[in-house]
Amino acid sequence: MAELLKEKLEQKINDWRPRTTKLLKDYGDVKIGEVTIAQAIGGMRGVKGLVTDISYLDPVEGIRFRGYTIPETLEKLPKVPGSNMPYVEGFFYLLLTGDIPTESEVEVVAKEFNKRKQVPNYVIDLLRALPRDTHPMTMLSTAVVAMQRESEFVKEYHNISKHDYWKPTYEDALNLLAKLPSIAAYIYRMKYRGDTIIAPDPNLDMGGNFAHMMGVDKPYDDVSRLYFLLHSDHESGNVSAHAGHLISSALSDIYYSIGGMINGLAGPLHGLANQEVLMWIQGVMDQMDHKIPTEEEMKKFVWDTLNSGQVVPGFGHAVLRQTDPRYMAQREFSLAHLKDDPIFKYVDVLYKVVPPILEEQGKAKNPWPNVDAQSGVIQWHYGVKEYDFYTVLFSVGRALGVCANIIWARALGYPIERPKSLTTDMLEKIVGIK
Ligand code: CMX
Repeated sequence: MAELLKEKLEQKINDWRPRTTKLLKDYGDVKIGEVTIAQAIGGMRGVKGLVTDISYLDPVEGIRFRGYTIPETLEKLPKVPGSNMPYVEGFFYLLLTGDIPTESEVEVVAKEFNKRKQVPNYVIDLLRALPRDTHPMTMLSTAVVAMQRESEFVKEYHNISKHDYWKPTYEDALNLLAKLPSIAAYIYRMKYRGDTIIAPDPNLDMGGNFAHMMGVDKPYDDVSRLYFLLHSDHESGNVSAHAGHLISSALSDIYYSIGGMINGLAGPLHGLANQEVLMWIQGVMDQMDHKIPTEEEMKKFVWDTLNSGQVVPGFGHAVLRQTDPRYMAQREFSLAHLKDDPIFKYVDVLYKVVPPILEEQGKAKNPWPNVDAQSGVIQWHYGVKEYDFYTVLFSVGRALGVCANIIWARALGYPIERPKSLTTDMLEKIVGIK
């Protein structure tokens, strides 16, 4: 019974492999795009060089997980009893298999996660040995890489065929995913709550348990479930997902790969933007003496930021060209639960004033808000005000998608990544200016 997810996955993998093999063998030479100099210099925007079936990001519609939009995903997945939100474990089942699980299938997976969630003592010792003012993302990354000695993949690598690499990778993924919420909550309570640690409750699902270990009352359990789900996957070309995929392509195990994923997410242009948004808003609040700014007043703050050469955090996106549906899902939650919160009112004014300003400035290709513009305010509302911590929450969610991608990449035998570089001289020769 416990192996149900793995068995189902094995069946899916066996059915899928001939599709990849046929594409490679019979159609390997077919062109799917071309690369310009602007793309080579400009961060490979729009270069079609990755394959993933876990999620697809349409520039206008936004993300679909295994073909389902965010509202469809929230509606179709089995809900935690007494809650409006799905099990994170059931969502992982969907990411991994492409199927909506039944309630009993979710229960089995939730039990499987529960069984694996004990964090080794040496990880706790390591976290405690770090200076307390270490950034929580550094703590998380350190903890994850330290657990590399647990890797089943490393233990089995020399004894199994390539065909089966995905199996110990699956074990590593589940072992790590089950522990991440406990590690995150431990970091939080140790660093920001006077070192008062709350033990996990074996009867709770992943989201419920996380809220419990954080010491935050309902509906923070639903906030956590929503948060982990929304942040899980955004195709495989974004920095965190791609970092995880790239590292794993060298057959580095899940711990090394997710460590790299976390380090990529820690950049202010990526996951750290959610803490930047709160920092930015706090700065405006201080200058406004905590009064809610009018749209005119807010416009001035936004222009001041742009004129000082800074980006407005939480707006813009490398792929999206519309308001991020992950932003909208959180906005709907905020309108239902915290619409009178003063910080939400700031976010609401920003929602109205920033896009026309970015359009007027004419630089950003997408003036609309992204996932990070709205996520911090919800955390703040429920008392998680230490915004350094917000990207840790993003990491716990993102690991679900990256792990699913890595398992499938191993199953389909995706090789080590090695794009080709050119020199500036070569580019100049190609265009005839040298
Ligand atoms: N504020 C000000 N300027 C912005 C901007 C913003 N929010 N978004 C884009 N621009 C600028 C870029 O800095 C760039 O300027 P230069 O030409 O001077 O270098 C120009 O507009 C063109 O950029 P782009 O092609 O529209 O955007 P990119 O694909 O290069 O970058 C992103 C995308 C997200 C890094 C960028 O929009 C940004 O910095 N946003 C603010 C930070 C943020 O919210 N990041 C979180 C994104 C979601 C996530 O990954 O977690």
